[in-house]
Amino acid sequence: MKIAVESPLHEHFGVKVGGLDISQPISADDAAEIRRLLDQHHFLLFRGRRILTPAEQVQFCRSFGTLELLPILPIPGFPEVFKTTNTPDGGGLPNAGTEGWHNDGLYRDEPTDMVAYHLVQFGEVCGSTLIANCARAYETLPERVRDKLENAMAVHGKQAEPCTVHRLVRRHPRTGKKGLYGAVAMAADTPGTLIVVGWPKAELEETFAFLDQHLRRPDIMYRHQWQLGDLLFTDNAAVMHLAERTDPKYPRVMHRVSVAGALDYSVQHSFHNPMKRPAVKAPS
Ligand SMILES: O=C(O)CCC(=O)C(=O)O
Ligand SMILES: [Fe+2]
Repeated sequence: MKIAVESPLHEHFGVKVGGLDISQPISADDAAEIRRLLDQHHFLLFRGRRILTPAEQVQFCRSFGTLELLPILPIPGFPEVFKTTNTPDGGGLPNAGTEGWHNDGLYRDEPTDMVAYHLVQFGEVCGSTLIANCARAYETLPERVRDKLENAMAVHGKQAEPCTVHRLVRRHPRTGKKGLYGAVAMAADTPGTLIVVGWPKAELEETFAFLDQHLRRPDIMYRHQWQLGDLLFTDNAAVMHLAERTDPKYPRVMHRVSVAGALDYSVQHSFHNPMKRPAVKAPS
């Protein structure tokens, strides 16, 4: 079997790839070919016959580098698997933080490189995953908005938890192309952009409401309707994404595994609020 592009998914990005059984270990040559396709198309769809186990998904992703570990452990034994659900008792993290446009791993020093999304449970009603092309989103902005975003620094976080400062326009680490980068999520109490330095709150809300719609333009966005066994593999510097809300009557469970990127202080800095550090006990 040889890896081959089977069909485009959108006019400007994304392809369905065939010729590879991703539940089995893959060769270094296959991994290199997938990386090349990812640089070219920004995200890939592997359409499988069955749901992968967490071990299989982790094995596939290990072929592309060091995996990120999650601070919370929804799946015992798999610290690399981030599990989200739309139901309060689904055993994963609530979807709240994923329903606004975002790049993954914004809270890290090292921007996340690649991500594998695998929907492992869904019913007859199931929200799609929307994927936006960051470079095209940037290039098609009205000049007024592009100028405003060009050197903007966003502070990302959730209340007093660790925060990140990152650029809203980022150069892709390999292609050098500029693209949007951030979290356009305004819901209270979800990880997202707290402030953009120098912007009043109203300006932030207005600009992000504009970006939310802009990212949904049909020439910028692809809507993925899930089928059993699908795995979406994305270049996290090239695409943003969000989970469409699904009625909790229809449980929807996502397993995500992420490949770590390189430290890049020209893009983002994360820091811990020193006030939140555990108090040091005074010597008695
Ligand atoms: O559930 C989805 O469709 C997307 C989930 C997501 O954004 C994530 O796991 O990072
Ligand atoms: Fe995400």
